Amino acid sequence: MPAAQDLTSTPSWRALGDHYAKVRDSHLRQLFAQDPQRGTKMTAEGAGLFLDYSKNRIHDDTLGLLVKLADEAGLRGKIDAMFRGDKINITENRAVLHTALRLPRGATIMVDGENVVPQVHAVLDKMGAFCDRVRKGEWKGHTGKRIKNIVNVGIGGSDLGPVMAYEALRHYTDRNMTFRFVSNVDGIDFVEATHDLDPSETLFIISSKTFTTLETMTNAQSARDWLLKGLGGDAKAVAKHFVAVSTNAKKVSEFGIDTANMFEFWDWVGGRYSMDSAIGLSTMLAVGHAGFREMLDGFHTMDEHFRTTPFQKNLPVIMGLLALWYSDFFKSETIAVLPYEQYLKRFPAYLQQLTMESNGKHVTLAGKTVDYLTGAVYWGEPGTNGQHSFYQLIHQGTRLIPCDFLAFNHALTPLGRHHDILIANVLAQAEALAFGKTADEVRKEGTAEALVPHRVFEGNRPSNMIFADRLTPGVLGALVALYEHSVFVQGAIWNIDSFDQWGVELGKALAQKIIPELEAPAEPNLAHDSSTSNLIRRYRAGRR
Ligand code: G6Q
Repeated sequence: MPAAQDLTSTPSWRALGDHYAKVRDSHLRQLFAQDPQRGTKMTAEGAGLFLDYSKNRIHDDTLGLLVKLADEAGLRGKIDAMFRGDKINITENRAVLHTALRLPRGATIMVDGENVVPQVHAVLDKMGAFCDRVRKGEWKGHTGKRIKNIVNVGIGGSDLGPVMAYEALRHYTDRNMTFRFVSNVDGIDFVEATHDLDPSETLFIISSKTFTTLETMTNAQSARDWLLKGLGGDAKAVAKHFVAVSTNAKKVSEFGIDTANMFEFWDWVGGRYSMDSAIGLSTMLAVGHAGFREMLDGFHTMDEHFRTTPFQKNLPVIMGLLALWYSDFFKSETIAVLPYEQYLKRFPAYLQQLTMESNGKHVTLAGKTVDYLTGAVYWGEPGTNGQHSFYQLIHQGTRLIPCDFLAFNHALTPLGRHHDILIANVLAQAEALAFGKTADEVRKEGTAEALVPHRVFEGNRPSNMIFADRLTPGVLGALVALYEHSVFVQGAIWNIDSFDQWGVELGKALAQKIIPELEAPAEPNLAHDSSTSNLIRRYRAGRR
C-alpha cells in the first residue's frame, strides 16, 4: 500500500487523472447512444437493493481504473482488517466492529482475546425481554399505569439513527404507543416533546455512550425534574420511568438509574454506527423484537455482500468509488440523497452525520495534510418536494451535484395512483438530469428565441438510482449498511481515520468556558477575541 501522502502519485491515481481528461468532455447522451446496453449493463444487485449507475459520467473502463486505485490503496486488506476487529480507528486505538452487532448467534469475532458475539446477543436478548414487557403492558409506571410514551434522550449518534429508523419503520410500529426524540440542548426540544404527555405513562431512554454529553445530561436532568414534578416528587418513580443505554455503568448509576435497567454497548461501536446496537432500543420498542432482528439481518446481508463480492459488482465499493471520482476528479463539492419514499424523510439528515463526521478529515492516518479532497457534503430532502425547490440548481445551475435517488416498487400503504406518479417523477428527474434538452429541441417546441437559452437543459448531470421492492426493516438495514461501507471505501482510499471525530471537540470545550461567563452575577473578565467578548457582553446586557 502506498504511503498516504503518495496517493496522488500512485500509477492508478495518475491513470485516473489522464482518463478524467477524456471523460470530462463526454456527454451522457453520447455515451448512451453509443451503447444501447449501457442501462442494463451498468447495474449491480445485492442484499435486496438494485443499483443502476449507468447515468454516471463514466466510460466502460472507468470503474476498472477506480478499482485499480482501490487495489493499490489496499482496500481488500482494510476491509478484512475491519471485519476481523483490528484496531483500525488508530487515533482512539479502537476496533471498528459495528458489523459484529448484526452477526448471527454463534458467530465469532475476537476483540482483545474475547469473543464479542455472545455479549452482543446477551444485550439483544435483554432488550427483547424488556421490549416485550413494555409492549405487552407488563412494565408498569410508578402509579401502576401502562407505559404508552417513549422519549429517547440523546444526541448525534445517540439520536439521529433512532429518529431516522423510527420514521422509516413507522408503518411497522405499534400505533398505540407514542415515540418522541429529544436531542437539542435548546429547552424547547424537551418542552415540545413532552407538553402533551402524561408522566405516569412515559418512559425515558437516556441514550449516551459516554453518559457525560452536556446536551443529553441537561435534558436527562430536566426529564427527571419533569417526571418527579408530575408524579408528586417520589424519587422511587425514576426506576420505573428511566432506562439507560450506555457504555458507562458508573455514570448511569450516579444519575440514579439502576444498572439492571441499563443496556450496554461497547467502545468498538462508534456513535454514528450505533443504531443497530442498544442505541436502537426505541426502534425495538416501536417495531418489536422480530422487526429489529429483521433489520439486523438486512445489515448483515449487506455486510456479507460487501465482504465477499468482487469490487466490480460490489454495491458499496461502486458507490464509494463513484463518490470519490466526483470529489477528487470533477472536484464536485456535494452529493444529494433524494429518497422517493416519505418514510425516509430523515434519511438524508442521518447520512449527513454518517458521511461527514466520518470523512470530514484533512490529515491521513499518519497525520499528513492531504493534497486531495476528502468527504463530500451530503444533503437532501424527500422527493417530490425537492423538485419544487432546489432541483432547479441541480438541473440548470453551474455546479455539478451527483444525486443518489432511492425508490421502491411498492408503497407500504397504496393510495390510488400516488405511487405510480411518485415513481414516474423519480425516473423523469434522473432522465432529465442526464439527457437534458438541447437548444434545437427547445426551438422545435416553438419557444421564442430570446427564451431559448433559459429553457435549455445541458444535461450530463450524474445520478445513481437505488431501487428495492419495498421499505422493510431488512431493506432499511441493507440501505444503511450500504452507506456505512461506501463511507468506509472512500476513507480507506483517502487513508484517513473515518471513525474518530476530533473536530467536534473544540467548540464543546469553548462552550464549557462560556457558560459561566454568561451566568456569572458579576461582570466577568473576558479574554476572548473582541467579537466573542462583545457578543457575550451584549447577551448579558440583553438578559438584565
Ligand atoms: C458519533 C459521535 C457523536 C456522539 C454524540 C453523543 O459518532 O461520536 O455524534 O454520538 O456526541 O455522544 P454520547 O452517546 O456519548 O452522548
